[in-house]
Amino acid sequence: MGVVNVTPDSFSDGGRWYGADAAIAHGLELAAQGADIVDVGGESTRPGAQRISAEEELRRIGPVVTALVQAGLPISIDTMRAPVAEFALNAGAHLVNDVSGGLADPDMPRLVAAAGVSYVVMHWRGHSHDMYSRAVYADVVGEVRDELARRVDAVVHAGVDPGCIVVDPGLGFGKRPEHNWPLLTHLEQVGRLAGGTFPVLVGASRKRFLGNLLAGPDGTPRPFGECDGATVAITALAAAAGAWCARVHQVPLNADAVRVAAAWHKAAAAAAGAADPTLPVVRAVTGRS
Ligand code: PMM
Repeated sequence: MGVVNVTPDSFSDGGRWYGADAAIAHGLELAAQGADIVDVGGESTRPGAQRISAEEELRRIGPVVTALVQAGLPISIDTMRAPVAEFALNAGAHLVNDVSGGLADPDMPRLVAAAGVSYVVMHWRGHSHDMYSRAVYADVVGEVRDELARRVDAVVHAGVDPGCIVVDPGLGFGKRPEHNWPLLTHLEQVGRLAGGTFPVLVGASRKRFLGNLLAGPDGTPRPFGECDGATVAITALAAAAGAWCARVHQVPLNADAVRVAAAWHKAAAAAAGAADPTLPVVRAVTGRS
C-alpha cells in the first residue's frame, strides 16, 4: 500500500503532495512502482496534530480520490470521518482505512457495512493531540488484542462482514518504541482474535521509532527520509510473518521485499510438504490474489 498524504503537516512527508496535481501524480507513480493499493489521506495524525474540519479534509482528498479512481487504481481512503469516507466510496474507492477503528465517528461502521467494502480497523486509544498520555500498557500485545477484538465485535455488530475486516496494531498511535516492537514480533497473534483470524496491515513506514533505533552516536534520531532501509526490513520481516499489507511511503524496495517474502513462504511450505501458501496480498480489495 503506497501512501499519498494530501496534507501540509504529516510527519514524514508533510507538504510534498499537498496540491491535488502533485498528489495525483504521486499516486500514479506509486501504482506504477508496484503498489497494489494507494492510500489517500487528508488529515495528519502525527503526534500532537490538531484536527482539521471535515470540509477541509474533503477539499484536500476529493479531486485526488476522484482522479485516481478514474485512472483505475484500487484506492483506500484514510479517514476517521464517515462523510469523507462516503464521498470516496461514491467516487469508487475500494477500502476504508480508519485509524480510529470506528471510534472517532460512530456512523463509520454502518457506512462501511452498507458499501460492502474492506475496512481497516486500527488499534487506537484517542486523537493525536495527546496520544502519548494513553501510551500505558502492562501487556501491550494482550491489551491491543483485547481492544482490537472489542472493536471488531462492534463493527460486526454494526453490519460489517467479518470477511471484509483487516486489523492493524496501530504502530506509534498511543504507543512508544518499546510498545511497537513486541507488536511487530507478535503479528500473527494480533490477527488471531476471539472473533476469528483477520489479515493484518502494518504501518511502520518512516515512523519515529525507526529514527530512534537508527540514532547517531550522540543520540540524534535519524531523519524520517533516511529510514526507508529500516522500513524495507520491517516489510520483509512482517510479510514473512504473514502480514497482509505494508503501508509505506516509498514503494519500489518495499514491493521487492514483499516478493522476497512470498518466495520465502513458498519455499518454506514446499520444504514442509504443505500447500502453496500464496499470500492473499490484494484479494480482499480487488478480488485478485
Ligand atoms: N499510520 C499513519 C496514517 N495512517 N493507517 C494505518 N492503517 N496504519 C498506520 O499505521 C497509519 C495509518 C501515520 O503515518 P503517516 O502520517 O506518515 O502517513
